[in-house]
Amino acid sequence: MNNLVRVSTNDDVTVITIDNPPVNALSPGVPEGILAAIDQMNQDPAIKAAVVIGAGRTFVAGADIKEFGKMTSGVRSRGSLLPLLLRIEDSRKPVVMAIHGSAFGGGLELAMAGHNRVASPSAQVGQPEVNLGIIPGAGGTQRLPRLIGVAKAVEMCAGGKPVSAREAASLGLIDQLIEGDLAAGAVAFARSIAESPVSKTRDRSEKLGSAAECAAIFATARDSVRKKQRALLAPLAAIDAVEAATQLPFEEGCQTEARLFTECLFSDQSKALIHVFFSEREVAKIPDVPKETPALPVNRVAVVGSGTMGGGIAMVFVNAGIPVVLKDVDQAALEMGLNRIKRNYATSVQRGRFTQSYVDERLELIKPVLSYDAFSDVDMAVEAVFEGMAPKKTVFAELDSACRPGAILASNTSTLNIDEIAGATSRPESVLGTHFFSPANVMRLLEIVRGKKTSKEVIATCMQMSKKLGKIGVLVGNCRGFVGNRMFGPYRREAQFLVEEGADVAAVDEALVEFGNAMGPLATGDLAGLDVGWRIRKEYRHLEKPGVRQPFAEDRLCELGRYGQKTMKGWYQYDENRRASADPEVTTLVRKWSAEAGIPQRQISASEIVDRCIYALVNEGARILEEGYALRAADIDIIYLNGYGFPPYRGGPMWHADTVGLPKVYQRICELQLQHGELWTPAPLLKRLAEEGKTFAEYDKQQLAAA
Ligand code: T1G
Repeated sequence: MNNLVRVSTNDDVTVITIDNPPVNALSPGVPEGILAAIDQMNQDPAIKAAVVIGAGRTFVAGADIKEFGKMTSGVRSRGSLLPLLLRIEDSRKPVVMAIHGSAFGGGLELAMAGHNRVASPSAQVGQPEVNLGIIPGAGGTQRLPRLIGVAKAVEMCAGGKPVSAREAASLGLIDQLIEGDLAAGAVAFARSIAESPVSKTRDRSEKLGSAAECAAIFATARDSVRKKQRALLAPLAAIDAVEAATQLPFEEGCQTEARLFTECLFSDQSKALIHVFFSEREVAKIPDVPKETPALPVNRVAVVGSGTMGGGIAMVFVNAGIPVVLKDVDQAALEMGLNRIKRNYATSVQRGRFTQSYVDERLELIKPVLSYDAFSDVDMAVEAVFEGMAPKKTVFAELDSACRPGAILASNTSTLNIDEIAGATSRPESVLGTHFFSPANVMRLLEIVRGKKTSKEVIATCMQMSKKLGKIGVLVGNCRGFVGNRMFGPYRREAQFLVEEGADVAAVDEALVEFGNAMGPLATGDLAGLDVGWRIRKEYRHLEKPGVRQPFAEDRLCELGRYGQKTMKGWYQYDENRRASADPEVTTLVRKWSAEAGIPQRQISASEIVDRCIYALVNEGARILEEGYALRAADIDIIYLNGYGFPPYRGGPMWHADTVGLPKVYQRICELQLQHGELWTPAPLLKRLAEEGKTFAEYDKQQLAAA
């Protein structure tokens, strides 16, 4: 064996332990170690059966994703797991797979090549490969339908969602659930079936159904994928592969699967989604805040302001089991806030996301107050009041005297200067930004804004806390609009300019939706409220550079009281169900304003719309990166995927630019600069990387190496 796979015997049963931390991925050496142990077991007359089990917190979380990069760059050929799994299946003596934690991807494929599977009730099994833009590549699409039927296999392979061990047992995927000591239970199970003939999954066909039944299942699945997973290649490929299992002998089905797997693996979508997988984990690593940095306790929290954001933030904490003191200025405001929280929870119960008893428990954890009296023992206070510097400084001065020393004081500001806010307290080291995204109880992103004096303990605490809250915490620097909103400004600026130059409102949004965004920039403005940006622009009017073109359309709409969905009119008009429709009045108004401003009207293509909006993001992202307000280009990508509805299969704006090629992006931005002036001055970092033929991903590696 080798140091990744250990072998021990328990009387007449061999126990093969996979020990490749942190998640027992099938890295080079693991499959080989398992196979050698199986061969040895079959040659040992004293041994009747084998148990395969994972050391540490999980069974096998799949193939080693880190190896894929080597495959797609030709450094390493795609050594298939298939021959190994066939050899296991062909073992003369039974091989029992003992599952705890996760059996995902190649891990479940390994388990299905075994003759039987037992599991801890808390275990999960699944084929999540589509989340990486690929499909199962080691027989999963061929063995799974043989074990659980075609419909469920399609759902698991095309949807990528895991199922619990209990559900897997009810489907026939798991033969026995084992409470308590899994290894002991598995050995006992193996001993109990040692004399029975082994059952090979690949020889089974009783659950493959008839051609007619299957045709209906595949048609429905393809429709659903085309609707819900628009533009994604892998889910459709997964359906094709499972279909092959119902039409071809096992070996030929595996060849079809292998072909589809390779096509997906070499696709830009898969490269982007694998980038997302590792970036979502990388964002938690702060070079100058080592993971050993002690975190402060956060067991009791206060939230100031029970408005839309304050209420949502309170829900986030109580959903994580952390009691909240929720304060507002008067009873009426507090009741309005509590009613909004109750309405949100009622919607979640209606949609089956929560049970009523769960909601009742959550509401019990919220203590509404009108004074700071109950703030003396909170570990953290989050301010979510009106977006103005003066009211925020007042609240922070009050929190400074109401909260115990060492308590963290956080602001949910989306644009304002954290250092200036911290200046209103005697403890700037305990102050930072925790920028939640609306609706706070839904959106996964949490921008954690580092002030000049914010301590490493406070940062470490909030980064770890974000995981507990079910959020992706991304550390950003303290510049205006931080990372997300600072980039969103130029993105929405271009969207307005395009309408002012003759593009149709819906055409602008459709072009970005076609690109893959969850929603277009103008409809997003209507959702968030056009007045939010208008108020901020008015507060910062003095910072605008004279002679530099500024969009006017949205300000003019706001002057007419068109704030978007909340006033039933914005860029679009809305019915009582908030359904949007084009408003010809907006077109007339903008044409008139553009004529007054002397802006010539012209036909504008969808590709120009996408270029201007997306490259505005990239250019500002590059500035943010070189100014050091984001640690990595990958962090910017994670912010845009989880806070702004950017399509994951494009990897984020910075990864997308790398995929297009920075020389091409730079050249296009130079063209736009010629046409539209200094707003399109290329970011120096972008210019440099383009000229050096480098990528943002390489820049990240270089920065990491230098850190
Ligand atoms: N390969 C390589 N590294 C992996 C890995 C994997 N499969 N899974 C996790 N890691 C690393 C991860 O980057 C992190 O590293 C550390 O482990 C802890 O992960 C042939 C082709 C299992 C639910 O898609 O879903 O099999 O940041 O922070 O929150 O058909 O990891 O510490 O350096 O996520 O406890 C299919 C992927 C692969 C499952 C644990 N499998 N993993 O979550 O820890 S494709 C997957 C997960 C495949 C076959 C195909 C989760 C987890 P670092 P973590 P966690």
